Amino acid sequence: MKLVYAIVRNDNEDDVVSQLTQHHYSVTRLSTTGGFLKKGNTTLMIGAEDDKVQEVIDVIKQECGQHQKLTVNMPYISGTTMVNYATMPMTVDVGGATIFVINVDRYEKI
Ligand code: 2BA
Repeated sequence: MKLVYAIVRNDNEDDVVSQLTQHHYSVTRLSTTGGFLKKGNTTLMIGAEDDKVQEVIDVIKQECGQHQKLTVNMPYISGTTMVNYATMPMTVDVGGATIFVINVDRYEKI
């Protein structure tokens, strides 16, 4: 058995947990903070049989994998100045997850 730790963005938390649950995996979510940016993220703990680990990672990748998103920056007023009045659509990279897979010596529910 393995324990999968997945550090995901808070934005992805609900979607990835609901997908993992639908695939019949038990998940524990921890509210965590990244040491570098000092911003909140979510660490998921998923215990899974060895032959299911790849499926767990695939589900996480499907929900959190890096992809490009089209966005339009809306103009806003700063003091008396209109800033960023060119509303050009642009693509940005979003998503991503950091995954660790750990061997489990013993697993018991009592
Ligand atoms: P990522 O590498 O995608 O990491 C996202 C979050 O995953 C990290 O948040 C941290 O909470 C966790 N994480 C990543 N690698 C880890 C590891 N080897 N061990 C334990 N936890 C790990 P943050 O620490 O706030 O980092 C946010 C982003 O800042 C990172 O995105 C990376 O692009 C950058 N970064 C992190 N540390 C850096 C450093 N020392 N120098 C330059 N950039 C750094």
